Amino acid sequence: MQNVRTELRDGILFLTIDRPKVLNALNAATVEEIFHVFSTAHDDVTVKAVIVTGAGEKAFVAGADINELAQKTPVTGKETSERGQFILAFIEKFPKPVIAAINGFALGGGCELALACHIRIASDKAQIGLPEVTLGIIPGYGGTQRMARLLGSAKALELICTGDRIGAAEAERIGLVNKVVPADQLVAAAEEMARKIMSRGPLAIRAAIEAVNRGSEMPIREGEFLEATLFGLLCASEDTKEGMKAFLEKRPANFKGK
Ligand code: CO8
Repeated sequence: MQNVRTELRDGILFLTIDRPKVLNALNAATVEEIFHVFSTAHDDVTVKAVIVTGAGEKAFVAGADINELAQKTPVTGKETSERGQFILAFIEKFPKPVIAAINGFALGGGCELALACHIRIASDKAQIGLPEVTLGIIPGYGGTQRMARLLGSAKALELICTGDRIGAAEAERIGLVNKVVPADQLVAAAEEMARKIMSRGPLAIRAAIEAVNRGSEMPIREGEFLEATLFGLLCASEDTKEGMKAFLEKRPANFKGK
């Protein structure tokens, strides 16, 4: 892989988008490498969580690579959009926690990548936005859909139609990121969040991700049905028995993912 770096440290897979000369812009090769990393990690039992970040001090990802976008025809534009949507949906449905550590510009496709992650932690230097309309296009990696579901259509339309970038504090205020930390504490904060989640029952985390993601696509009564079904399934797991037993015995639980 030439455009991303990976490092597995005590169960956390660090995925760094690494094209600093173009502020980590996503060309097609990079998008495929990101997919390769997630598909390999999906069934790798040594990977318990993923943290996604950008190389260098300046950018998380400054969007899709505009050099490639400028060549798109109606057919290849649609195909590229659909491929990106598929890959980001794969990340969104990933059964282990995925945290975006937003270390700088997260624009266009970079913002959309962060939106597909389960949790977003931003450095106080981060700037986030969907500037596609300034190029005469719209977001094409699920941004119109995820932004509207996360923030409501009015705020999403404001950000998408102005193309404005917002700073980390404003992003936290409107709920676009979970937390803002000083730049030099970003990776530690993302790791701390990942480790906390990893200490919980992994089957419960998987079910929670599925219930929230799939549930948000359903009417509430069907979402509740899904929740109850997943709840019932968890009751058959060794982890659930261990979690309750550990509480009653006043000791930390030792979850095994079974
Ligand atoms: N693509 C390609 N190159 C880029 C990109 C990008 N998205 N962003 C920055 N670069 C390059 C610059 O061209 C520059 O290259 P060079 O040194 O050769 O001139 C280098 O990175 C450094 O950038 P700047 O000199 O511009 O750095 P500044 O600090 O002055 O500005 C900004 C930083 C504000 C981030 C600025 O670079 C910028 O506005 N970048 C473009 C941001 C943008 O518009 N992103 C959205 C792209 S569209 C998109 O993401 C669509 C997603 C859906 C696709 C669907 C598929 C069909």
